[in-house]
Amino acid sequence: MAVADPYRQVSPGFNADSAYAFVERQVNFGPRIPGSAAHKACGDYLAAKLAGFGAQVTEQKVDITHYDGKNLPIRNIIGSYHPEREKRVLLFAHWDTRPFADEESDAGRQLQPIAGADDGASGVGVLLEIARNLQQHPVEVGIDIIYFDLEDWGQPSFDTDWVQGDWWCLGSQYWSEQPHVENYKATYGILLDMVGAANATFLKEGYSIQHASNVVEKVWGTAAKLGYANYFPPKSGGYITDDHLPVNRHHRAPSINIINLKTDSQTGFAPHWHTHRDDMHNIDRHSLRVAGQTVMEVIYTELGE
Ligand code: AHN
Ligand code: ZN
Repeated sequence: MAVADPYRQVSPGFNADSAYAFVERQVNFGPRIPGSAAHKACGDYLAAKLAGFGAQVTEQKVDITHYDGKNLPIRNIIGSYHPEREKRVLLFAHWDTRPFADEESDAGRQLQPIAGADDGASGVGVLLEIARNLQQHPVEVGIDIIYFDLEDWGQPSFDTDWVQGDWWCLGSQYWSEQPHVENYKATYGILLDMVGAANATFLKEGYSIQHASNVVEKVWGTAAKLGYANYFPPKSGGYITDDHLPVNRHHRAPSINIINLKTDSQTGFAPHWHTHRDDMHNIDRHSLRVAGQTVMEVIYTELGE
């Protein structure tokens, strides 16, 4: 009986050790809380890395007033490859980290900021490794990598005075309204959020299916061809308010979220989510590879116009 030919990977190999080092480097700055010295230093590092990997770097800096009356800086960091190309793919992640650990059982530690190895640094690290590859092996389409700021300062669950407003995803809200290029559009977008934990399960997130079902099918189909169906199971997860939502609502690009979702947890996320366990102990090289290689295979098989 004839055996089907195995799928032949088109993209260069994603280096999981390199991605891991990019995650660790961010965590070593300390919590990347907007307005802090660590945030500033890490932002400088990320902008310099993108430039070093051959991207044209643009930054958006603006101050906003938050729910608590605090003035906070937003710093979106954008790395573009072939900005003149019409056909583009947008890859994004958030680089800020949550200033609280409101899912921590020890109430005394809820006010301390988390390390954000998975929640923040993992997606950013994977995209830096992709940027490193893009410099060495160009793709046919234009690519924009955006590191959004201020995703994760939503009002904490321990707050009793609820302030009406959309307090999550402030960096992506700002960019979606005021993109770095007038009338910016991409063919599609891929968000990576919490892609670093061992045995991650990237369920098909609700808004992704709603706004970009063809992209969901493309990405999950590519993962299956690469042998990663355990990480990208053909199952739906819940609806997550995340950076892809403003991007979709403002029609900048039909965008999906690759995010570790759990059906057997109270929160819908992995147990370390918004706790002090979200540190480097949680980061698994293979999960970084699964997410990174899948996204790379998608963009390296994308034809130009
Ligand atoms: C909400 O919990 C509403 N959104 C989660 C989005 C998020 C937070 N992703 C990472 N941290
Ligand atoms: Zn978070």
